Amino acid sequence: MKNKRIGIIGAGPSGLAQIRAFEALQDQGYAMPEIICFEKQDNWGGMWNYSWRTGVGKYGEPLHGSMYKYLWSNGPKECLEFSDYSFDEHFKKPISSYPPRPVLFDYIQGRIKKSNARDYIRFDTCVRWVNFDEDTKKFNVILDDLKINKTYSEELDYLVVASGHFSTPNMPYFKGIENFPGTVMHAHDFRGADQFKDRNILLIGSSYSAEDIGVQCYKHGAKSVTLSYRTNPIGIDWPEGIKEFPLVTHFKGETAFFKDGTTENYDAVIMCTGYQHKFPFLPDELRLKTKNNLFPDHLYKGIFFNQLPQLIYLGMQDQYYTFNMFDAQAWVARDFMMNRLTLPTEAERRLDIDRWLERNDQLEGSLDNVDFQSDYIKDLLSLSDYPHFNVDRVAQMFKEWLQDKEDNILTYRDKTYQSVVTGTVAAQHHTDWMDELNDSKERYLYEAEEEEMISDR
Ligand code: FAD
Ligand code: NA7
Repeated sequence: MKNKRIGIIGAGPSGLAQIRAFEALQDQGYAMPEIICFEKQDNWGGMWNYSWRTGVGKYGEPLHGSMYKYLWSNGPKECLEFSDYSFDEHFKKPISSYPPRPVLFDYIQGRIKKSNARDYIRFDTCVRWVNFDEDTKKFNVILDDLKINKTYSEELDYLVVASGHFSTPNMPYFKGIENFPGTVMHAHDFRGADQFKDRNILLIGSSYSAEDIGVQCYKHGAKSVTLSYRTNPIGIDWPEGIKEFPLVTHFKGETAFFKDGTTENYDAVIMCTGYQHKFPFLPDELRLKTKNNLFPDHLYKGIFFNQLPQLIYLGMQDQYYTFNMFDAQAWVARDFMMNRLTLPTEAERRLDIDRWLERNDQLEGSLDNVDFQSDYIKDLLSLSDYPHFNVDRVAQMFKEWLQDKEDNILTYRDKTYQSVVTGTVAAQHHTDWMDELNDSKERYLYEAEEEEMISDR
């Protein structure tokens, strides 16, 4: 196995899960294959590695990050916990169920810092192009070392694409927007609510980004927040100051016109209109072409490119489950690459894909979606030795979370959940989420008693 060369594109949660999966096998006494992970940023963590930049990175590459200041987990951490590295093990004390971004970033790093994972990663290295040689059955990967501006290539037996799919904006056009006098941006470039204080803002979209950016701006002092939906509204009982309209038809100056005849003036428009699965480094025949959904076509077990299973995709699904799903996928992918798992024939794989696609087509809303992805996780867990966790309990937590958000979008992050890995019940955060304007790790881990002692002095 030592002579097999495995390439991983991206050192975000998915790419790191792949490295971790190999290390878990090494801990059992197996030899590691040769692994090279290519990461175009100068650090790991993918989306969780916050950048203040927008547009391009320091070497002129499209900027990957879409995360922003004051971003707090949008689901309970108990639903994403690594089953081989608990929050308790990392933080040594119970923490709340909805930590801010720097705290989750710290957790992601904690597991991988304990090993030699960094040695496998080439940072500031961008994958430019991939060829597959039908004769040698190897990938030829063309890379740019961004730091020294040098192009070179590597030959690989397996290629794991873990480059994420929430980075390239889907940016629709609305008539007249070219003359809108205020800010127009995509959620990808949103870096914090500060600039929208005292402004009237319009968010187009009705999914996670619209909901969260809308609520963040409300929390940090926007004058008014309007969400505009294409298909369905989020439809919850919004607090005064946030409202939902049907889709914008066009703009005239600073005025937006909506489908129901309403008009309103705005200072800024933020397109929360989702992202494109974009793989500019893959040729047509190897490229995954899909919309954001729970079961992209052509991927056996949501992982193996059916026409060429040596090409592996991680984390390409729309996500309820995140870190633990990437782990479950990476463990299965590892076993295939290590000849511990044999795949059925291409035709049999196709039938399996079709069964999932058929069910995916019949899903009827969020509760159904949660059950679908939970069953998918169970299927993955049955294929490898990734430590099992109580998926049904996690599914239940997702459903409670959906209800919590519906009950009160401003307080759902104050709720606490119980870990399925350790049984620990989350701590109540020292400050209500709506009153907490500081998202730093230091502030988050600060004990409330310490704060009281300081203010008493
Ligand atoms: P990414 O994290 O996107 O990492 C992909 C990596 O690939 C990046 O480091 C990138 O630099 C690298 N890369 C890409 N192209 C190349 C190339 N050509 N060459 C070399 N390297 C390359 N999930 C949650 O669980 N909870 C949340 O609260 C949450 N909030 C989110 C908020 C926002 C605004 C967004 C956009 C996503 C959020 N997510 C959340 C989902 C998030 O995408 C996942 O948690 C996770 O980051 C996905 O991991 P990944 O490794 O698949 O992709
Ligand atoms: P999503 O979840 O893919 O949602 C995209 C939204 O954008 C969805 O509401 C779409 O409406 C809407 N959309 C897409 N195209 C248009 C056009 N042309 N006009 C109007 N509305 C449109 O992306 P998000 O950014 O919200 O979430 C992605 C990740 O970021 C997620 O994992 C979070 O954790 C953070 P539709 O319902 O299709 O009509």
